[in-house]
Amino acid sequence: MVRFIVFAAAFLIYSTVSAQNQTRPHSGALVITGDSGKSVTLRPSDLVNMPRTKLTVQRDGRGVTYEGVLLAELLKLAGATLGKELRGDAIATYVVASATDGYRVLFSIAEIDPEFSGSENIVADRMNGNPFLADQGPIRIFVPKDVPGARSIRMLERIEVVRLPKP
Ligand SMILES: Nc1nc2c(c(=O)[nH]1)N[C@H]1C(S)=C(S)[C@@H](COP(=O)(O)O)O[C@H]1N2
Ligand SMILES: [Mo]
Repeated sequence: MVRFIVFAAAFLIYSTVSAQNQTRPHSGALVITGDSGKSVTLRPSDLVNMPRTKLTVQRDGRGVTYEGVLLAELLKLAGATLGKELRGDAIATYVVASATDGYRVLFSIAEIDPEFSGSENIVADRMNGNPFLADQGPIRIFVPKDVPGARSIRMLERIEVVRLPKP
C-alpha cells in the first residue's frame, strides 16, 4: 500500500511537471496584440498575400533562405508605433513572442524596426522555398543579426506589444 502511494505521488508530480512543457497542436493562426489593446488574427494565407521579404544567410557553409513578412509590418497591423514616430515614450516598448510549447522570446521595439536598427526580422513561413515541418512551424521568427537558434522561435502563435507604464 505504501509503495502504491509513493508510486502514485511520483507519477502525479512527474505528469504535472511534464505537462508544463507540452506542445499543443498549432491552430495555424497568429494572434498579435498591440500596445493600445488592438488585436489582429492572421491566418497563413494572410501572410502569403502581404509584402514578402526574403533573406539568405550562410549556415555551416551553405546558404539558407528564409521567407515571410517583416515582423515590423505585422506589428503595424496591430497599431504599434514604428518608424519616425518611434521616439519618446514609445521607445520603452517591448514585444513578447510565444509558441505552442510555452517558449517565449522578447525583443525591444527598436530592434524590430528596420528603420531604427537595420535588422530585418522576419515572421517566416518558408525556408529554402519549403514550408516548415510541424515542430518548427508553420511560422517561426528569423532574426538575421542574432546568433543562430535561441530567438528564432518555432511554432509561433502569439505576439504581444507592451509599452511600459509611465513611472
Ligand atoms: N518554440 C520554440 N522555439 C525555439 C526553441 C524552443 O525550445 N521552443 N528553442 C530555440 C533554440 S535554443 C534553438 S537552438 C532552435 C533549435 O531549432 P532549429 O534547430 O530548428 O533551429 O530553436 C529555437 N526556437
Ligand atoms: Mo539553442
